[in-house]
Amino acid sequence: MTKHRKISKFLSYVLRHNPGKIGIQLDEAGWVPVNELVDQSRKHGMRFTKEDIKEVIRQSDKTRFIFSNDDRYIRATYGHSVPAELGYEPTEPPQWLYHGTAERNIESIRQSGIQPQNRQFVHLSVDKQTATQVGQRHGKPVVLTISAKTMYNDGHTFYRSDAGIWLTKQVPPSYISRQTER
Ligand code: HQG
Repeated sequence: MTKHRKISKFLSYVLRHNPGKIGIQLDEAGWVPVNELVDQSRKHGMRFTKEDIKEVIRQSDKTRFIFSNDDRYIRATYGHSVPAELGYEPTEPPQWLYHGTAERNIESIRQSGIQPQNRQFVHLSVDKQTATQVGQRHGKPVVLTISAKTMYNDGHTFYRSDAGIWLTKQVPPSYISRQTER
């Protein structure tokens, strides 16, 4: 694994799931001072600089992390299991969004819809190709099509993250179809 990929995985873990692992706390919106993150990471065996983090962001096709305007704070843009009020505005989604999952989850999703599982939100992609990649992380990928606009019109709330990934609390079965050719 490249150095920057390793840093990216480490930051995802700490900033989304377990800040306590390196003795830091996220504020209520998920932010942490960059200096503190770098110092505490070093004390726990992960050595990198602020510039390394910028390189991680530049190299990735996903904006997983973002700096505050004054450059002093950083947070994950999505994916949290720990509480974080990200402050994204409720936004009208496109007509269709996509969710990549593994074949073995399909029966359960058919019964209970797409649930956030360990995370705060269900994560949805704007294109099928990205959804396929997301699904591949779990097994044989299946892409589900979500009638996002209809869901929205029915009163469900959607947020567009700073990474362009869409977030919603859960997707009931009636808005999900497996037929992906539209
Ligand atoms: C599945 C990555 C059974 C769900 C990705 C998924 C994404 C159910 C798994 C982001 C279910 C949860 C999030 C149900 C949902 N029964 N299985 N009722 N409801 N599931 O990793 O969406 O690269 O928490 O389909 O690209 O895969 O890390 O969510 O398979 O954007 O930056 O339960 O994380 O981004 O898995 O991934 P996850 P996800 P990064």
